[in-house]
Amino acid sequence: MSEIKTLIKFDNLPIANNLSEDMNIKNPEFDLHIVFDEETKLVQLHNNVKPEFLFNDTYVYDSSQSKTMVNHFKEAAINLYDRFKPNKVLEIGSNSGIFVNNFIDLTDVIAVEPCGNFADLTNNMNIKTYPKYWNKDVVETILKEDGKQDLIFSANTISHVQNLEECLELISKCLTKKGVFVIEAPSFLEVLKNNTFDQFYHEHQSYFSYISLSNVLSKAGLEIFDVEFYPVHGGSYRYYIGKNKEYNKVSINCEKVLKSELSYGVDSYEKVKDRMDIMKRNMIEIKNKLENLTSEGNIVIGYGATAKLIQVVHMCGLNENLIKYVVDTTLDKQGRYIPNTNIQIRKYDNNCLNGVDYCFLGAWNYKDEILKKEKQFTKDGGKFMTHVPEVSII
Ligand code: JHZ
Repeated sequence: MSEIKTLIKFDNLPIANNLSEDMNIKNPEFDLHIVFDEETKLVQLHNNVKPEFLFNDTYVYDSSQSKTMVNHFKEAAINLYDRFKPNKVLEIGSNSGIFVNNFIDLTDVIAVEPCGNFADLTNNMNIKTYPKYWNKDVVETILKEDGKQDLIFSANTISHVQNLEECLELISKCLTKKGVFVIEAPSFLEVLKNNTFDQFYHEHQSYFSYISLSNVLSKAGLEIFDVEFYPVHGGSYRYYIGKNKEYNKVSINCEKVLKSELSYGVDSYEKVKDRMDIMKRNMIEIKNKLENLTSEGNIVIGYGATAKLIQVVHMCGLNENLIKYVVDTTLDKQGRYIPNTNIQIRKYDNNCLNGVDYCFLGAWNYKDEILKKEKQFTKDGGKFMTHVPEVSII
């Protein structure tokens, strides 16, 4: 049995994307217990919440709301197609279809997406989408109806899976002999460097480093043969994975990433645990700063009702006196509340920042996109506040 050690624990947090329709109805809360596995060096959520609570037909996160992500996945699709020339492509966790839709005119493409609302969306784009979780049953059906796949892509989804071992075995089963499996996931090293404690939430089961992912993949007979860094979601890696020995030429990038993680100490429980204390100080500073700003009479709102902002609100103990409301472009989020608070999510429009002094960046990962869009607000004296990598006014 490998040794599991606690890194940080939060009691009673609501599920981030389970936004309240009525502020008087309390949403269920669950502990969030983040642990370090000494054997694989994998940082994971220890206590699970049933997947049906997390990913269902009313799931609100829509990847198409950011131009940055739409462009990112378009480029990803083109690059992957050019590099591997796959005849069959499968995406696990296709959300709004901003990756798979780029393959429509290129090659055969299918998807698996457990959130019915999004599976309907891509089925309506004529992309065959199984409205299912990635499990034995769906893999059997895919093997029967569609056959093995040359490219399996999954962005920000494998890190949501609870039974990682089974998930990877099924991927290996579904992949052709020389097939490539590509994962994108936020880098745990970047989480540590940037103090992004708000990446810890119930949807996120695993917080991969190159080191920990290599360890869990090897158990399923898979190995990383290349890795690339992308700035999205606070700094992510795109991992290129093949069946063991089918890709014996491992890129120099792998060695570089491994070195940077080892020199930071991502594989050391003590080093990682030290960073948790810095994150806790960051949480206190956020609340102090917001208290100062509001006590001086400033109107402070949230910009982007991200899953991350919901964590900030709860982990820092914020309320509607500190964050008056939040603006967001996602239709399904508007009018609803940050779970178990009186903080409402309002429609984003041209006038929604009128009278606002400070916007707390919930969507700090789209800082450049947002600052560009809100030039008039800042020109008129409005300011943005962020907590990444430390509490500051931009
Ligand atoms: P965004 C989600 O996290 C959930 P979230 C999930 N678990 C995951 O792993 C990551 O994504 C990858 C809004 N917005 O992408 C739109 C504006 O209002 O940071 C979105 O609601 N105006 C699957 O929720 C939110 O911000 C804008 O100009 O933390 C962004 O959410 C822009 C750019 C965004 O993911």
